[in-house]
Amino acid sequence: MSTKLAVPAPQDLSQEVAEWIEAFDEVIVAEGPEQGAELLQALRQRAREAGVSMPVETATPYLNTIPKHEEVPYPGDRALEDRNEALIRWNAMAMVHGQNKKDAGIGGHIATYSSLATLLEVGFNHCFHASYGNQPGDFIYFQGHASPGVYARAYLEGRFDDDRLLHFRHELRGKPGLSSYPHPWLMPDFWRFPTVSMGIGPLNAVYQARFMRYLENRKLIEKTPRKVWAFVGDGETDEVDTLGAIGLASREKLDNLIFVINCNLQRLDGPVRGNKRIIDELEGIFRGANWNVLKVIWGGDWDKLFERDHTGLLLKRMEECVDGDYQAFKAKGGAYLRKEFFGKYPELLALVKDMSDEQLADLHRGGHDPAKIYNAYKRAMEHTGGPTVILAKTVKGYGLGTTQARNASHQEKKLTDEGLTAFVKKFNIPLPEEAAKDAKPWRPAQDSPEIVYLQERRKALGGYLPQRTVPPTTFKAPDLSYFAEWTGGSKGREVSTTMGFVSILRHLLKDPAIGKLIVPIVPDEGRTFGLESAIRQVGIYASEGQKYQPHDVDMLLYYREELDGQILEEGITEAGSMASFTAAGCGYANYRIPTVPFYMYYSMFGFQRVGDMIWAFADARGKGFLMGGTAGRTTMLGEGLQHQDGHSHVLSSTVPTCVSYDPAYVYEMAVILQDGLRRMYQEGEDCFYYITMYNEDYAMPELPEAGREAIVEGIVRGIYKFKAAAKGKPTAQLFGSGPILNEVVRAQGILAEKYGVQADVWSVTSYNELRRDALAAERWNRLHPTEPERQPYLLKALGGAKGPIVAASDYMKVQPDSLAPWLSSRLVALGTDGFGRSDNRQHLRAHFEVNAESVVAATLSKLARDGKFDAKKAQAAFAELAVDPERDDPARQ
Ligand SMILES: Cc1ncc(C[n+]2csc(CCOP(=O)(O)OP(=O)(O)O)c2C)c(N)n1
Ligand SMILES: [Mg+2]
Repeated sequence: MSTKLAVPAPQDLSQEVAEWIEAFDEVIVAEGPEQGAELLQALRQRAREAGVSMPVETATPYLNTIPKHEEVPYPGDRALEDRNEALIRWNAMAMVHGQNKKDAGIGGHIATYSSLATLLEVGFNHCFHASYGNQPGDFIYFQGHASPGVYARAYLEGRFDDDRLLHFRHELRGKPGLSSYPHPWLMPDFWRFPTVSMGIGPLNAVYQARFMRYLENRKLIEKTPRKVWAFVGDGETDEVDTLGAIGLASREKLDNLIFVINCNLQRLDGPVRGNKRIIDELEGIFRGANWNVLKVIWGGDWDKLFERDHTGLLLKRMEECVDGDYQAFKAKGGAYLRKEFFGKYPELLALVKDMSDEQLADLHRGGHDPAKIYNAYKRAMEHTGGPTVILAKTVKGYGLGTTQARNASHQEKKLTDEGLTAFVKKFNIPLPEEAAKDAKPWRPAQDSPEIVYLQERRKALGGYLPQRTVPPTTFKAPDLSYFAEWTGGSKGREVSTTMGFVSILRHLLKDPAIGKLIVPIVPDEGRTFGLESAIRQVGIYASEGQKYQPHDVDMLLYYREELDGQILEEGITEAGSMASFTAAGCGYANYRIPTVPFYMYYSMFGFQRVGDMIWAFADARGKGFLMGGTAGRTTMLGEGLQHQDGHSHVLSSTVPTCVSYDPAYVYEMAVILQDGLRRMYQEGEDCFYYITMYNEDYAMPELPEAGREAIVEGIVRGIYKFKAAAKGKPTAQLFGSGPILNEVVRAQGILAEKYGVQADVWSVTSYNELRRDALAAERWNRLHPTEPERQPYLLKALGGAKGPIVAASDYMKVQPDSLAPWLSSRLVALGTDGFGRSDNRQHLRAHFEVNAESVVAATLSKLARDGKFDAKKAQAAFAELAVDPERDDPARQ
């Protein structure tokens, strides 16, 4: 027999709740909302003390953050703005539609911009400033695949003609085209920020806003009300990059930063959160990170329904629905909405009984209501003390008929004839019939009222956007004599190229002309690279100064944080550091100040980890120095598989504007840095440098006086003879890079002393540059068969040097192999293919077969194959050199 547990009957608290609410209302009416908040806070505190636990509230009701009664009237001419927006929508859609009609598969997107149009138009008409004094205005990170809309607006503004529009995604037809997405590399007068790799835009925007403050606090630019606006897709928020730095934005109180998240509830394949509501989720995340969150969910036509709903059922019903439902409501039309949404409660059905299905279908979401958007933008611009995110609910494919809010809408490129006609009708577009039928670009005359209005608005806001201009360069790079201390060698003192670099950096920081422009960046690796003295010298940037007494203040090299500190110590974030590098590396265009960033990091965590950001940096025409520290698979000892980099130079070769170097000695480093400053900042070349630096200490030779010019040219172009054979004619040529050059020099000695083989030693500072030069010469020769052949620099430098080439470096074999096509005999490549290991340099170099002994063995073996050395002797030499011919290939272990 079972006994039922006595469960206390649930108490009806409704009377009590009503009394509490009444009392609370009285406080608000009599004392104001602040007192209301205080009361609640006190109650929460009391509850905590009494042990009453309550769930943390991360989301507020599914309503607009700004209540109707707090809204200000819309400042613009709605009729004219609607007309222009409709025309922009038309031209954006026509551009994609038309291009796919004439060139099937050329692609483009129509659904994204259709959801974003009003959000952008309110900004263009009322918020986006194009200039502040002599500085560029607001920075806008556009959703990349909404670019047709941005082009269409520029067309209406008269910045592009019909022909330009007709060259959307046709960039190779002998006329200026329009790039698929925002690419400053392709449209350098127009786009500033590459954004289409999801997540990169918002991350870069956060660090851009921070860098703006950095420049202001260091008094390099004036403080202005300039904003960084980042338009972000709701699907894009799944990228870790999108949300990864939002904590930094609030910590740094970046009230110059505004995120607008276009919550059309969809991404490419389907709903972003079919079973939940993305807006609630994002609200919680951003509120938790201390952002000012403004939700723009419902348009003005819903306000009327809210006013008439005294039951609270409308909000209740809204909060019962998930995004999958909301998507269906927009995809399936008014009758469906009536049945499935309002139909759940008779009271709600009654609320809309006087509305037609069409009117129901037309009930707007907040992100399509200019007044709601404007109010949110205004609040965001006026907000102080932290960043703002606007969560705007929109419809993907808004107004595109059967394409609207469909899972497949992202991929739609074309409309049917009926779709085109319906589009014209829906947006009331005053379009000549011919243009409508053929989906042709069309704009009214420049003196028509709508265009006059459009121009006036932009004039009032300082000009057109987006727009990228670069001031003429006035930068004067120091010449090589300025670096005499470092080209003079270390006088026997054992140092690393990293130490050499840091002391050059400190010297540059002291320079009265360019010192202030230097921006050192580190992701929590300052000590690894010996930056302590630089920290003492110029301080770490801290937007709040140093509020504490550092424990090491008595020490000479204490941890010094300053409001005008110069070093960006980013903490453990290579992505964040790369974003800072991007902001600083584009300072010459975006702030008209040629800031020179030096980003120092573990070379393993650069191209391998943030490669796509580096690609975007190149697209943005970024300049500066990426300094890959603790480089090399064998020089970086002890750390093993995850830390030892033997491939970043392979990856850096893939970025067209990246000039990479793998110097062995400090004088090479000095020559490269000098040349980099000259090329990028004095000559204005749009490229950037990747330089590996190592932590192995050895005596640094000096840049020889004899033949100095040729050596300097060789360093810059990628190769020069470092040490000729001691006597007689060389029968082999040895290439070395980075610290492995020392192994190669040692091999030269062993070969001569033990085996009577004379060899020259060459320092190869850049396989990538040598290959690019050779490819260019080869291409020219291919295209000019009647002209005398051009010789690649590599062959010019080698000058017919005799004998096989054995090349060794701390990087993969593919590097020297990349020169093979231009060499008369097969080059022998030694390199560090395979996974790293934890051991010391001696063992690592033996393991990867890049030590002096392996170089000797490889040279003898090659000479034997070529019939220039006795094969048996070569085989016997292996034992003397402790090279085991039967051991497993390190590349496969
Ligand atoms: C890193 C990266 N991954 C994938 C893509 C391909 N892609 C382009 S747009 C898109 C969907 C975007 O959805 P959302 O961010 O919600 O933007 P919406 O178009 O809905 O406004 C995807 C997956 C990309 N551009 N970048
Ligand atoms: Mg989306």
